[in-house]
Amino acid sequence: MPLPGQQRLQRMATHPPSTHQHPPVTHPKAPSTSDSLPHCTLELALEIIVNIYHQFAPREGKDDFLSLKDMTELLKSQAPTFLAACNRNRPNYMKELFKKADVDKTGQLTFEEFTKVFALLADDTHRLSHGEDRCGPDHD
Ligand SMILES: [Ca+2]
Repeated sequence: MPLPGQQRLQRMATHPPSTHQHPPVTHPKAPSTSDSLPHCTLELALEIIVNIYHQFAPREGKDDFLSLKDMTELLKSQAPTFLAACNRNRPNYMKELFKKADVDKTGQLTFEEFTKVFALLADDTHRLSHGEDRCGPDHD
């Protein structure tokens, strides 16, 4: 019996890639039902996030980065619920978000910088789970 959310995570892992050079990334190691412990589910979720990042980050050598265009494509295809709230569909939202995440001002996001974007997505999902205001100050 899959854990709650696991089937959804597995669907996310096999979501078709964008137009980038990376080949479709298959799920790394979906746990069998016999080893589906809670800590494994978090690791599964994290691996899926990394896989999604790789689907949108063109690889140059051993480095992979997201440009503004890459990040925009990633969020539009992978996070439409997030983008539908709080006036995030305004023209400059993506540029503003990218600028905040691009701490070293290189014009591209490392995975570590992308985690700042991911933190917003996670917070939005948490607020949704509690039926809270998604656009106001954080209360927890
Ligand atoms: Ca950067």
